[in-house]
Amino acid sequence: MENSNMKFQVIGDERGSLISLEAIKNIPFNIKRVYYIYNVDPKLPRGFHAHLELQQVLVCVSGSCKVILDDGHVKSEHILNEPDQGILVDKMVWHEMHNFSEDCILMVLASDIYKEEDYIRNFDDFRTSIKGKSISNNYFSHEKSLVETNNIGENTKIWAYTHVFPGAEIGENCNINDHTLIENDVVLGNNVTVKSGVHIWDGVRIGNNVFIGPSVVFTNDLNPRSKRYPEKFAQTIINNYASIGANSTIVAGNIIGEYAMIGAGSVVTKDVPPYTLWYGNPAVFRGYVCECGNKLNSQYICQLCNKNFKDKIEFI
Ligand code: T46
Repeated sequence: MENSNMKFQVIGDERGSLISLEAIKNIPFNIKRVYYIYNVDPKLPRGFHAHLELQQVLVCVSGSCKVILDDGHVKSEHILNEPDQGILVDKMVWHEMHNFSEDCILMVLASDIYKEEDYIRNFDDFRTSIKGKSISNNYFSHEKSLVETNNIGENTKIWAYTHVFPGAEIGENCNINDHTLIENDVVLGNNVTVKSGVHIWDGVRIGNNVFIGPSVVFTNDLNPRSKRYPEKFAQTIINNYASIGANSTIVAGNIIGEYAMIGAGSVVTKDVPPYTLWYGNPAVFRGYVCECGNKLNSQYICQLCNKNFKDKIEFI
């Protein structure tokens, strides 16, 4: 899933604040419909569907709610509680809205008129259509690899002595190097690089364009005992464009945010917010990083790209 968080420019003066949402300018499609949801019982979630073609931007113009997105590879949670904040819900993204505050007014900008035939309201149908898209025979697996899944996208390469279990899902254009193990309940997005000697166990979800350095280990059981298996393994989520340095360990149940950077040899024991740099054992927050990977300066500017991230990062 590409970065779905949006931040809008606020035009403010002593009279108050104004935000302008304009097709193609700060909304990435032509807006054909606007609707809003309000007076929602906080106990009753909404959504639970994906759209075949529709693109939408959700903005909480008052109050708050939680939005869960799932593109079939990566699941992410977003709190909407500021009117200058939006969430882009692309086509074929399963979405749910939870925890509506009583004063919540959720405004939705949509790329098309209402069409019931554009909805996929059953999660299994959604999963099936996502899977159907990624299966391909056009991938490479080295003769000395053991690949048991059929669910591998176009142009992916799997190198020698790597074992991929039957339930694993791997996207397009990935490069999985030697001596790597990928268990059953594992999902990798597109354009993922996995260097040699990586262990990816049940419960790990890896987004698009993620870099996983050599000898990285994911765990999935916080209280391991031999021959005792938890009912369900903890889920660890690595969001799009994150990078994990060589020889790091990601402890089960944590979420690594988009574009986050984990330094070599780290032990990650906490959630890591987007665009942040963490390293050490245990890994701690060390600063903010650019999309190119360079550390931002104290003004939140990348001195290589000249991009300013002040409006993009969550301050810690
Ligand atoms: C979405 C999330 C974010 C219409 O007749 N016209 C409309 O434009 C819309 C949006 C809905 N409807 C009807 C369809 C249902 O009979 O209103 C009823 C309630 O819709 P639904 O149960 O789909 O509402 P939510 O809150 O679960 O989902 C809505 C949108 O429908 C959906 O597209 O992405 O908000």
